[in-house]
Amino acid sequence: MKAEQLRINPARLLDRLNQLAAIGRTEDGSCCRLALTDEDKAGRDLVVRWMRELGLEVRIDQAGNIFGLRRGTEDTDPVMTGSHIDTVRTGGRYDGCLGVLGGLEVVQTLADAGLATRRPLVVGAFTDEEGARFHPDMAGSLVYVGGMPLEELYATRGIDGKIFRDELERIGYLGEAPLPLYRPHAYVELHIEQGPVLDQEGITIGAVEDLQGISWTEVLVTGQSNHAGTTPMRMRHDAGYCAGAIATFVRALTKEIGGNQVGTVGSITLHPNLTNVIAARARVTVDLRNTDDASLARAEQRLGEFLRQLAREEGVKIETHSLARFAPVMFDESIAALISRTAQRLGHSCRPMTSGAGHDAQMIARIAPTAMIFVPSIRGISHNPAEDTKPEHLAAGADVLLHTLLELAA
Ligand code: HGY
Ligand code: MN
Ligand code: MN
Repeated sequence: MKAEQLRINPARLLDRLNQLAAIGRTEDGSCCRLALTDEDKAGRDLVVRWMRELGLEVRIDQAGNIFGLRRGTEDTDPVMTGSHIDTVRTGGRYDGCLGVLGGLEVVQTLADAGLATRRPLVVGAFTDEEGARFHPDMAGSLVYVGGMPLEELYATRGIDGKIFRDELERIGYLGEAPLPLYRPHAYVELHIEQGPVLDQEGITIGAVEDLQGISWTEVLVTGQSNHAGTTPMRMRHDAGYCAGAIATFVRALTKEIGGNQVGTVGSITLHPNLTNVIAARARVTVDLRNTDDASLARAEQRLGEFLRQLAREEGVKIETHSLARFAPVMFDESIAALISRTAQRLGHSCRPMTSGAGHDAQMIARIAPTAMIFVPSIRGISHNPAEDTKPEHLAAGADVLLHTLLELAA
């Protein structure tokens, strides 16, 4: 069969996606494989087993990033694909996994066809992309490209108090390979859009040209616990009220900044978190994103002003810590154009896109020409067990990945 007629095996891809989705499934149907947990380990072990069954050379680096290499006819810089298999607590079955298992499906399709590529192919599964347990997000790929010292990530304390390096060692993925193990000739990541654009427009493929900036802040409010009944309102230093005020401000801030500014208060933890006690402490996380870095910086500045005013008015102490700050990223134009051309050649509708979510590709773009392939998320839902993509769209994305990688590895 000629190379351009090659297509991936949709049933095999779906079967692997379903097997991986079964690991860490919770009663509401979520995939819950927080980074470096036993569930993440089980997912990693399954992916490593598949890589070995496909005859790939498996390497684990010092951040626990997993790589499977398929040799080329020349020993030169590889073409890399991949993504992540860790999830948020209410994860869906395709976020990240489609990129890793789509890469394995490409490798198996080439092996079945006995087709060699000049450049080696590498499929990567990066550690802790979600940053849900250990901040920041994209942590594994960030240290891979030298964007964060490995020792700093090792010392990171998770939201459950565990230390990153201890957990990485505990699950047996504290590897020896250096960072970066490979400097790819090019990197292409297949991922679900996780937003509503492709689904609403009825388009199958997104050729992702850029990715918006991300700012994560942890806000620690220290007030004074007191009796909910006896304490006059004028005497209160209520951390619970402050947490609510921050969430309300963040929503108003998105309207004030306008454009495509988004803002999320996703986590509020109160202490002592009891009905009849005015909260002494609150931990609040603020996720701000914008494609325009100046606007994102303005949003951060306004948040700081608001927090200082709130502290004065409520007589509380407010500390902030940056958990993640990544500028917007432009992907490689020629690779994004190749993705569009490939999608059209395969008969799929395609449009250029910006990514609203963070991805490992934004980190690899620091050391190699990089772009992404999106496929639709039904109703734009993600980070939710209802996350879903039509099987034919999963297959279309993997076929575009196959032929994009083939051209880059030729
Ligand atoms: O935060 C993100 O955008 C990604 O899901 N880690
Ligand atoms: Mn993802
Ligand atoms: Mn995600």
